[in-house]
Amino acid sequence: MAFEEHRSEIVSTTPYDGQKPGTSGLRKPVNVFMSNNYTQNFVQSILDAINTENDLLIIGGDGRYYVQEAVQIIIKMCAANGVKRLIVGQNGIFSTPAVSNLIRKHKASGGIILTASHNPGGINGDFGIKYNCENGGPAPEGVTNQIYERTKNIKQYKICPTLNVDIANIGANEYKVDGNTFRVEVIDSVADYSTLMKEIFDFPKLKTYVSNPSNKILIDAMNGVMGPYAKQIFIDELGAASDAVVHSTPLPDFGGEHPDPNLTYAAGLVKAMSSGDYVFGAAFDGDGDRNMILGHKAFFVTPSDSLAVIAANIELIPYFKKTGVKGFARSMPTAGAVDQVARKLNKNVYEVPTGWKFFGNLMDSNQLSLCGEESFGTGSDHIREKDGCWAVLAWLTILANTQLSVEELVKNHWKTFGRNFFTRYDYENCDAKKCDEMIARMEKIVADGSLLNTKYKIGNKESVIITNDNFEYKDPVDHSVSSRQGIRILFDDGSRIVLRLSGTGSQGATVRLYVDCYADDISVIEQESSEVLKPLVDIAIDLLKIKEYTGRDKPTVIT
Ligand code: VG1
Ligand code: CO
Repeated sequence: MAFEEHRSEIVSTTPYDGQKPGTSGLRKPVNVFMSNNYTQNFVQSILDAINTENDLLIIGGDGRYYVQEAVQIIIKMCAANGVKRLIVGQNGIFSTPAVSNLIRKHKASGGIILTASHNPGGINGDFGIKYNCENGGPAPEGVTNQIYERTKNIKQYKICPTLNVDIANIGANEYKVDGNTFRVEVIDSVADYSTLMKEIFDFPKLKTYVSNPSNKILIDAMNGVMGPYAKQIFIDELGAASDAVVHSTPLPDFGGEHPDPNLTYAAGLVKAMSSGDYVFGAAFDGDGDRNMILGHKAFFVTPSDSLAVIAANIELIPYFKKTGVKGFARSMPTAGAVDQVARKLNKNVYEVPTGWKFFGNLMDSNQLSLCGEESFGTGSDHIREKDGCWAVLAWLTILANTQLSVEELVKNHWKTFGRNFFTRYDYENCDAKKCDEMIARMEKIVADGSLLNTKYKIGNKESVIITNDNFEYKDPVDHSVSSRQGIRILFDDGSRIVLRLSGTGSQGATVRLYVDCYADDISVIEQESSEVLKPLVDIAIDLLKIKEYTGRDKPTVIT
């Protein structure tokens, strides 16, 4: 067979400021990524920071505007940089969990994921590029810092401009680039992921539950990447009704919506669930790693509770019968509901900074099975990303086995373990300088210890501040230290106030205020969450001077 022959070229470029990956990759408005050499600079910096003797990289994204163009640029640059082989999703489509799985399955050197996750897309929206390492997880800070350093001094990049790969059709393509073989395999976006799910869960049992017309489910793919995955898994394989998945075509602009599965941005699902026609509902974000779980009549399960309920029922998931249950973990701002379960099951629970990359080492060293974040992220060590579809299948497994409703499960859980009330206030696109000042002020206050022993009347009891700091994490495996991960104010009754700035926004600063408290008193646990938390929220807004520094009376989003 004669291969197409191509030659690589070296192109001169100049650095861009601010190509620093945040909580999960580099995210900027689409027009920034489309500006002259911006994408090329960042991709070359990734390829330089990792070993370019790479055998195999996995490439794909969530279908948002500019994914296909970026995939073609990456293919041309990988070819020119001596990468030997690529696996690319058909039309450039892969969910984030699917990429993590493929990296692990093929023992690839890593993967490049094109997504800005829950950030809006389209020509006026955001784009993003993220590098995942050979364990399938987001690159740790050590690697992202190396990428960032290279972006600051980049002078040239390598590209093979004549190479155009047909990514619309499944198949293997081979080329000669500078005399070396370069192979691009375009594969079905869903097949490997669906196989993985079948290895983890009992599909025949799930099918009996899901295909029963009295257990109607509704899945909202939010016009993101999950449409094809959800249709295949829930409708084709588990026998849900043919209209059980909505917004199931990945659209470049997500239909103008915000692909973030919470009560504000997935309001359409909440409304449909309120009708009472469905026993279970779920939504995913743009790249398919987040999930929101709803019960009959839109009963809302907080992500902290979702993690805890899965933990308490983990033995029902066949995968864990094989692997055993190692520890649990959550990100620091996530309410400690899973901690209560860990105590009872006598398991370790780890508290890591915000961002999935911090769970990877614990999983790789067999210390962690199940973890989650308050930001609608849940997952396990089957891959190294949070996994929306996995979370939904975990919930359906629990429903099928217990024959309880979502609401009964959660309320029984509260009776057994107590309830962690949690809320997050987001103030989006604020003045970055003012927000830095707000953090700096709090850093000073927590450092001088003047808040310690301060008494507050929270509701009808008095609570005392017993700890305050700027959260620092020492990775128990590689001993790397991540400091300044969020201001924490902790009370003697377990109540907490946490403040940090988002690392995923693309404009201005987004302030995140997290407030949570714990109750096991039967008269409190079924009360309205917002009412229980109101006194503590008021204290937080006052203490942190949020209105003063953000200039906002109200948050943009409350979850
Ligand atoms: C947010 C969430 C965090 C999550 C991250 C990536 O980060 O708070 O929990 O891991 O998004 O989620 P930040 O820095 O904005 O608070 V997604 O679905 O990108 O991949
Ligand atoms: Co996401």
